Amino acid sequence: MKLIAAKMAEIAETMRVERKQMAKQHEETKIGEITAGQVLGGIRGVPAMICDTSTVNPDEGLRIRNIPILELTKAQPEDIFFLLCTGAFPNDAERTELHDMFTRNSSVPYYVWNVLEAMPRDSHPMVMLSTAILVMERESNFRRAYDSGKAKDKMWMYMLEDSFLLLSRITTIAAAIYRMRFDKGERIQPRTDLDWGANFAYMLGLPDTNSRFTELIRMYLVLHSDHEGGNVSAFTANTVSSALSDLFYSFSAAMNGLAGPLHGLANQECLSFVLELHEKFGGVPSDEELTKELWGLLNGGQVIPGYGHAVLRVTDPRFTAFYNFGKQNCVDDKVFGIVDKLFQIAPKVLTEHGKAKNVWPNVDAASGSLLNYYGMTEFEFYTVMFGVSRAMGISAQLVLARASGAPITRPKGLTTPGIKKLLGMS
Ligand code: HAX
Repeated sequence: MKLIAAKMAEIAETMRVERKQMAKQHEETKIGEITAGQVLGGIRGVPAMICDTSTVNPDEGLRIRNIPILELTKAQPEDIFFLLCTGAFPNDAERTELHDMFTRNSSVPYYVWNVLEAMPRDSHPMVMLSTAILVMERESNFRRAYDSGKAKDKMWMYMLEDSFLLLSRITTIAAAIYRMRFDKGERIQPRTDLDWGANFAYMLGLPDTNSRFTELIRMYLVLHSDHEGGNVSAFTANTVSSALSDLFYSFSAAMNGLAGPLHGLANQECLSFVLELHEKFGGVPSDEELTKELWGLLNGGQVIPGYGHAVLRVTDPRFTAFYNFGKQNCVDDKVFGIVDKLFQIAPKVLTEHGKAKNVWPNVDAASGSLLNYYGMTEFEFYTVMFGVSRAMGISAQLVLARASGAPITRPKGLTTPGIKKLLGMS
């Protein structure tokens, strides 16, 4: 970890000094106002934390370190992790070191398998992932360093060590969960000669004669790697870690948030919706049939899965990346055909309906159909795929939080009588 740690040490020093100075000089400087609507609406849009890894603008979507995500679709996930942490791409020597850090701990200790094997057979794959990560907490370098009294300004280094431990194992664990949970046969042992994405695709054990599945997995990992700090899973991880809980506690908690239907579980629901349409119409419905079907959903008080977003007001560029991949590789597939048809029809219907602030597709509208095309038909597993990818962004965010000396998170809670009084209602 020598080269990466050296680069991070410079960054950490600058971040720590800057943060301290800003906090001291601008303790009372106002940078915004909060409305009652925001307090009552899930702290929506309140600028309340520092997140340097990525930004999400309503009219453009995700940028990683200020680079639009559509310019990164061919990047290696390992390079993206380096970019998230440092703001730069690795040079050749750093890339070699990264490969070593992503593979050196990819064998998972027996006790993790024992715990997973003892779980009920119908456990949700996300419960298995979160549990497997939590039981590895005993190996945390961060916790050991804290217990032995290491200086606070060096703690980022142990968070980075834990990040590599997590990243090198999470693909092995996720692939094993897939194989155990869906009766795919024995676990497939990790290889050290493959890159992170290729190794993950290999351990999942799905057929991949032309390497397109591997290509998809690499892109999937990159597209889902990060989405700013305020989403439920990243915010949870930041909050847990702000108490100086280590990465295993923090990331396991993040996965419990990601498992929610309004967050990471949505991708499973999107494919399920597309498959229902496939079943009902015996293939791709006509424009008229689909329009009628969507109005039926809306009139019944339901949402169109895969459309709308809490922040975005344009087509999610991550959808565009998956959609382009599908257009190149899956045109013969009826399920992808329905995704394509929905893209033509759903925005018109939602515009006419007039309720959704964003009528355009989000990332979940297309990702599942591509995994399904390559044989990963078990959509209960899709949130695990999301979680594996997000391990990069969340780890990077927590390394940077420790590097900058971020304090414990402690927003103020209001009582209902308290807010009523502030609003002049009592
Ligand atoms: N279909 C029908 N109605 C929709 C809609 C959709 N796809 N998207 C929003 N609306 C409705 C909302 O339900 C809301 O109605 P009410 O006023 O009756 O409550 C109204 O339009 C305004 O909502 P909004 O401000 O545009 O959207 P929110 O920020 O409240 O919600 C959601 C964002 C993503 C949860 C929402 O668009 C939705 O439910 N979409 C469908 C499910 C989905 O695709 N989820 C994946 C999200 C991607 C993600 O972040 N994954 O992690």
